[in-house]
Formats: sequence, structure tokens, C-alpha cells
Amino acid sequence: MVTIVLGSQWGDEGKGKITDLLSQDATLCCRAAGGHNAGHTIVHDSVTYDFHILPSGLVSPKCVNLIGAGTVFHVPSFFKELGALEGKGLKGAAQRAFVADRAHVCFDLHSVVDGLEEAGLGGRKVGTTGKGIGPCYADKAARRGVRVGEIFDEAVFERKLRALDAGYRARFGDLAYDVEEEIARFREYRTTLKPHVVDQLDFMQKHTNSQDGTAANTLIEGANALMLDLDHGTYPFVTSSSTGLGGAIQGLSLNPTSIKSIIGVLKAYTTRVGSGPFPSEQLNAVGEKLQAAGKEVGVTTGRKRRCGWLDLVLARYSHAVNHYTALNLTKLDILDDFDEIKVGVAYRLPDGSRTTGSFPADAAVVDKIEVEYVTLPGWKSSTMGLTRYEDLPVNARAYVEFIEKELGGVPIKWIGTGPARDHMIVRQ
Ligand code: 2SA
Ligand code: GDP
Ligand code: MG
Repeated sequence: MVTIVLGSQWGDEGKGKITDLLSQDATLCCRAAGGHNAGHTIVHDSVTYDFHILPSGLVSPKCVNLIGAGTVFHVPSFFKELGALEGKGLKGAAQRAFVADRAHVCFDLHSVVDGLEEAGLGGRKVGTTGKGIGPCYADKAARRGVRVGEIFDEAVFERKLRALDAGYRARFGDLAYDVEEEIARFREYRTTLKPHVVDQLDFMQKHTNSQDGTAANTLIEGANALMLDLDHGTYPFVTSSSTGLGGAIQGLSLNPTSIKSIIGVLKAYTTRVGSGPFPSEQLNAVGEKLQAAGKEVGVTTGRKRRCGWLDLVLARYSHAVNHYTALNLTKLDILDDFDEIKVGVAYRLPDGSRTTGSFPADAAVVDKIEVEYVTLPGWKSSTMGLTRYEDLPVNARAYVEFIEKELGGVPIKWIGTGPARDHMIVRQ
């Protein structure tokens, strides 16, 4: 049985929190795509954990975790994050963290190139995290990338990394990067990384078949989100991986018939970090209030996130691509103090046409969209930490039910009311 958790907007919806919650009943938790650009925050037992490349299932002591073949893997981040978890008292996490030998190695070289490519774009910057994700996936697609399994063949590894370095020097001239230093670091990783590297198919078959008659539950943690997807997002203002349902299947060689649920994580308002179109963005006091109340700051880069109202045109599009079987509406508590709450329900396009579900492919067109809003009354009381649906103020329930109806009846099964694992309403 497979459960897939996917970001439905531009990321930071709270995927880490629900992944952590569900991983308590999972035998295996996997990342399928992306790299250490992701930032998933989990709050449990008053401890805050920040995950980037590691799957959020690591907080649950029985859950084994895999960084899948579709990801790009930065080895220093892997060890740094494992060290931080140990430092926070999460013992034995390293014994439950594995990476597929087919994942691509994301080098510090890629990060340097990421910075140069962004600088070259001037005013058209993507606003990347600077972690080298785009260049690493570009090398993968150009068939010159280095895979995790190749780290262990010293001669091949060193030849390929030096060739990457030479290629980038031919393009950019001098680089603030020392390839021999990076090669030297990998001589040590060759030993320390070895116990974590697995053949994905063997590994998944072992962990997804029940060993002792109990159900084997696999949880897939999406990274980034549908509107950052390389094919379906606001290209070119996207990340370089497939962040939707397709990427989850492809990156892990999942059996689609074993998928039990596809959970779309939908923040009760919208945020975006980095550049690119954002139709419901509020460049005013509302946006500032959402940013401050929601503590909307990037986990990986510390950038302030851009904020706006919930956009149901975007959510309908996201649902149409990812086929959510249920939603987790998150951060409802952040709307507690608004007199009125607006929800985008339709777009007016520059050519005068109106759409309620399709999302234009051209970022320049999306930039000129005018959003039609419906205004709903706020509830002006605290929902923080509530765990029962019937305890929500009537206007908060009306907000939840309005979203469900507008999205064609997809059930909002989970409602986040705070950052901690137990700040969640679960509707049956
Ligand atoms: P990249 O670095 O090549 O993947 O950047 C390309 C675009 O993808 C966006 N992106 C993200 N958006 C939201 N959250 C992300 N993770 C961090 C977080 C971000 C941070 O959880 O807060 O700390 O800034 C993430 N990762 C990539 C990015 O902003 C570009 O728009
Ligand atoms: P992810 O990238 O989708 O995993 O999301 P992030 O972890 O980057 O950002 C979500 C932030 O909101 C984190 O700081 C979470 O601790 C926090 N969070 C998640 N759900 C809720 C919620 O329902 N209410 C509140 N107040 N905070 C939440
Ligand atoms: Mg995040």
C-alpha cells in the first residue's frame, strides 16, 4: 500500500509535517525527486527538525528511509543533516537512511554553476536556492552526470568529475571552485557512504512486501510542489525535477496499482519563494500579515516567502494533474485574525477570456492575469492546536467546506492547526 504526499502549490505547504504524522504507521518513507533545495520542518515533542535531503520519516523510530533514484544527492548535506538529528537526540537515524545507487551526485561544483547561471540571467533570475539542483539535473539529462554508485569506482569517478569541471571552465572561464579538493573529500565518503547505498529495486521489494504478516505501508514524500514542476509548473520559474505524481512513480519505480492515496497538501493561503508569476500575491498589508503570522521564511535559504490569498484556479489545475484522493489543508490557524478572507475562484486572461480551471502555460500571460475573488467572513478566534472538526468556529468550517465544494468534492481529510505533529484535525 502506497501513500503519496505532494505539494499542491509552490511549496512549503507543510508536507514534512503530514509525512512525519503518517510515517508512524509506515515501514518505508521515500523521497522520489529533488535534492537539498527542499526544506521540510517537523515539530515533535517540542523539538524542531529541519530536513532538506533526508526524508521526514526519519523522526519515526520504526520507519526506514530511502532517497530515491530520481533525486540529486549532495553527500555533505546528507551527513550534516544526520549529524544534526543525532545532536537533537534522534538516535539511530543513520542506520535507517539509505540512498539509491542510481541517484545523481550533486556536487559543490553544481552550486557554483547555479550561482553563475543566475547571475547571467540578470533581471530574469529564477531565484533558485543556489544548491546546484538545475545544473545537476542538466548534467543528468546530458548523460554526463555522476551517479551515487559511481562514487565507489575511484578512477571513473575522478575522471568524470574532472571532465565536468573542465566543461564548466570552458564555458565560464575561472571558477571559484577547487575540483581536487572535492575529489579529496570523496575519498573519505567512499568509506562512510558505502553502508547507506542500495539497489533501489531490491531495497523497495524487501521493504514493501510484508515480512511478518503485517501490512507494509510505503510513504512517498514529495518535495517542492506541482507549480514548480519542470513540465507542469510556471516554467521557466520552476525547479528542475518532476515534483508531481509522475515524478513520484518515475523516481522510485513504483507500481501505480499499489497507490492507495495521493494526498495534496494545500496551504490555507498561498506562498511562493523565488521569482515567477503569482496571480493571487498580495503586495500589501495582507501579504505582510500572512508572512509574519505564518512565519513564512525559507527553511533552506532564509528568504522571506511571497504571500497571497488561496488560489482555487491553481488548486483545481493542481488537482487535475495530480489526481488527489484527499487534501491536507494546512496553516488554517494563520487566518485566525482576519476580518475577511479572500479566495481566488477565476482568472481573467489578458485576451479577455475567463478560466476557472486551466492554467496558462506562458509565464508572461500568467503575470498579467487578474484574479476574481470571493470574500468570506473571517472567524476572529483561535483555532491553534484544535484537533476536532466540530470545535472549529462556524466560519472556519464554512471556509473548509467552500474549498471542498469548489474543488469538486475532493475531501479535506486533514486540517493543520499548528506546527506540531498533534496540531491536526483528522476527519473520518
Ligand atoms: P532550485 O534551487 O533550482 O530548485 O530553485 C528553483 C525554483 O524552485 C523553488 N524552490 C523552492 N520553493 C519553495 N521551497 C523550497 N524549499 C525551501 C523551503 C526554499 C528556501 O522549504 O523554504 O529555503 O528558500 C524550494 N526549493 C526550490 C525556488 O525558490 C525557485 O523558485
Ligand atoms: P514543506 O516544505 O511543505 O514541508 O513545508 P515547510 O516545512 O517548508 O513550511 C511549512 C511551515 O509551516 C513549517 O515551519 C511547519 O512547521 C509549519 N506548519 C505546518 N503545518 C502547520 C499548521 O497547520 N499551522 C502552523 N501554524 N504551522 C504549520
Ligand atoms: Mg519547504
